[in-house]
Amino acid sequence: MEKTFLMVKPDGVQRHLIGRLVQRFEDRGFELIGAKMFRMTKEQAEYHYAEHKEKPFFGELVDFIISGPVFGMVWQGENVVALSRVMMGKTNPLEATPGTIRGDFAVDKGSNVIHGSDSAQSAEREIANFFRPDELMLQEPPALRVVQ
Ligand code: DAT
Ligand code: MG
Repeated sequence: MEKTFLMVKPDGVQRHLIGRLVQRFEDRGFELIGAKMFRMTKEQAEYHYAEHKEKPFFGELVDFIISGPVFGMVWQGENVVALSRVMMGKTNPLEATPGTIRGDFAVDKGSNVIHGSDSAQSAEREIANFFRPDELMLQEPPALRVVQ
């Protein structure tokens, strides 16, 4: 089953959006299989955003993501990578449609509430940066036993 890494960024945590954001993904029908609040190390942040290391905003991006606690999550479901990106909305605030998370909660290019992996391959690498395998509920829940 496909997995993705979603993260409420420091601005979203500070604005008390965790509950509402989790609700959206539960409502859509995805399964939460791991979650934790933590403060990212600089090394984790630089690895997480390595694809942007040559960009002029890289320093600012890393400083922002380590500026406060984040809420990292692993979600599972059919097409969860692509569908969660649709639910997040575009990176450019002018293209983030109302009804999407960024379209409803963000106006800034950098402080945009949520991160989501952009491919199954990125998801794998991002999940491994933040979660140990034993922190993920990878097994199917046991079937309920009827007590006679
Ligand atoms: P996304 O978060 O939608 O995957 P991205 O991977 O292109 O977007 O960029 C990562 C983050 O970097 C993005 O969420 C916000 C920040 N960012 C992107 N472009 C930026 C820009 N032109 N100026 C400042 N921050 C930017
Ligand atoms: Mg990205």
